[in-house]
Amino acid sequence: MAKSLFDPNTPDIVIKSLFQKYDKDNSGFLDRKELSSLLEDDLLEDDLGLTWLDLTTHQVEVYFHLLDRDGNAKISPDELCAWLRSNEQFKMVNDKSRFYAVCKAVDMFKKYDKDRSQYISFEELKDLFFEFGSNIDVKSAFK
Ligand SMILES: [Ca+2]
Ligand SMILES: [Ca+2]
Repeated sequence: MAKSLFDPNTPDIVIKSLFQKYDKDNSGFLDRKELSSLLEDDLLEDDLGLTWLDLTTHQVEVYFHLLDRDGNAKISPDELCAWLRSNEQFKMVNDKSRFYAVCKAVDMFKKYDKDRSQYISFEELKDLFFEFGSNIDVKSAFK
């Protein structure tokens, strides 16, 4: 089994070559499709404890939002790097209740940002969920 990529000591060169491998159009950024093949081929089973069958389009969307810290709808090499080295994100993906909360945050954002003005800051919403974590009763919030 390959060594986990979620490691603060993963060398830059490893992350960069991973990035380049999936930047199929050489745009210098990963789009949703490119990110989803990265998750599928290199991360899923070993690192995220999921199989490809478990990864829905919806979940790809969640990961995409998590990685895209500046919200410009594409993943830069720095953003990939920050995600792989962040213990916080590593914990999050291994904790199903927190993962669920983030899924709900994405839903909630889409639900309320109807005109797509991005008026509700996704970061603010995410922070809210992270702050309360699994203490939030998500189910009753969405009744
Ligand atoms: Ca690309
Ligand atoms: Ca970005």
